[in-house]
Parts: sequence; C-alpha cells; structure tokens
Amino acid sequence: MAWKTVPALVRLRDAFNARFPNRDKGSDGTIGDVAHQGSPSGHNPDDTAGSMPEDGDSDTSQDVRALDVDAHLNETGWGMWQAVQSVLARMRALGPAAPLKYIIFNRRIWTYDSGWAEQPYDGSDPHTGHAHFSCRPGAGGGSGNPENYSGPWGFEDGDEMTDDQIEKLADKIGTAVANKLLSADVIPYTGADGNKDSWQLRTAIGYQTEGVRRERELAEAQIARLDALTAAVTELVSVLKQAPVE
Ligand SMILES: [Ca+2]
Ligand SMILES: [Ca+2]
Ligand SMILES: [Zn+2]
Repeated sequence: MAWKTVPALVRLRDAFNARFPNRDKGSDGTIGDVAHQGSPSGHNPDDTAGSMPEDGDSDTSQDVRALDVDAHLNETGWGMWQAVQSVLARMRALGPAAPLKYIIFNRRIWTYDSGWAEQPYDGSDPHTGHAHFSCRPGAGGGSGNPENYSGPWGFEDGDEMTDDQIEKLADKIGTAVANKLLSADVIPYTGADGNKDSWQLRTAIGYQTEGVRRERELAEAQIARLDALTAAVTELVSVLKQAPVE
C-alpha cells in the first residue's frame, strides 16, 4: 500500500488549479520533505512504519492530511490572502462539519478548535511563500469523514458577484452611508420638502460634486488663457528688444 493525500485536499488543490490556471506551483507540496520527516507533521503519512504523522485515525490507509499551496496565484485582483479568507468563510459556515483542521499563512494560523479565530503564528517558516492547509482525521468512505469532503471551498468561479450584484450592493452601501450621515447629523441636510431623506442627500451630493467638477474645468480654462497671454507677452518683449533703437 502506498501513501495518498486525502481526497478533500486533492479536491482543494484541484479547485486552486481550476480557479487559478496560471498559478505558480513551485512551493506546492503534500508528502513530507526532509525537514518534516524528523518531527510530527500532517505532511507525513499515518499508518506507516517510521513515519511521524501529526494525527492518527482508526483505518489503516496511509493518509497524508496536509497540503501546501504556492502563494503566487498570478490572477489580477486575487492573492492567497483573499483565497484563504474565502476558505475561512466556508469553514466558518460549515461549523462542526468543516473538513479542515487548521490553515497557516503569512505569520497567522486559524484553527478549527478556535472557531477559525486569527492567531499569530511564530513557527520558523513564516508561511509567506505558501499556505498550509491541514485536514481533520477520519475513517471510512462516508461523508461523515472530513477526509472525504467534496463541497465548495469558497473561491470557485460561481462564488463571485456579477456586475449587477456589485452595483446593487454599492447602491445599498451608498444609501446606508447616507442614512448614517443623516442620523448622526454629520451633514445637517434637509431636503427641499423638509424631509431628511437619504436619496435626496445623495442627489444633493451628486449635484455638488458636479458643481465642483464644472468649477475646476472653468479654472483650468482660465489658467490655459493666462498661459497663452504670458507666452504672447514674452514673444512681444523679445521682438521689442531686437528692434533697432532710433
Ligand atoms: Ca490512516
Ligand atoms: Ca483516514
Ligand atoms: Zn505545509
């Protein structure tokens, strides 16, 4: 029998590959390297003579329950930090059914046992070049075994917002901010009809912004005229200097 990375982590790696096809895999890893073999690690298989796994389980399959994923995802607008936060959001939503045991990235560790609270990590490797994902141990082929998790990880394509959703969200945020400003009287605005209305406030801010933009345009036009006038005067002065004195 040979060691194998547990299915959940194989799927996690597949999800990274599918979502970030140009990602760097230089710091990827599953089975323990020389550094891991001398101390207990999820990268070392369990049920293997001479191996030092982090956890045991009740089966005899040689399970590797740790996966390193290179931090360079090579995708505009995405970094490993964001991917980790997406996975954490999924794990928090799954509650006790979360398949992961902990995640280490960029000097931080988030654990199942802490409810995925962010804690400092001061191991000798700060985990800035890769993220470490470890899986909880289990036995059997059923879905109750965390090693068999086959659900989403939180960063797949389908989880992104559409432009329409983003616009709706931005609108909601705009209204919420306007309402906060009104209720705190940060902007002591009252609409034409005497009502404190967030839509009216936003419209008024829009008009003011437009007014400022127009004033700037006028100022820029004036500056351009002054520049032209200065150039003309300079030209005239140089012509006068060269003129013969009677
Ligand atoms: Ca095992
Ligand atoms: Ca197992
Ligand atoms: Zn690792």
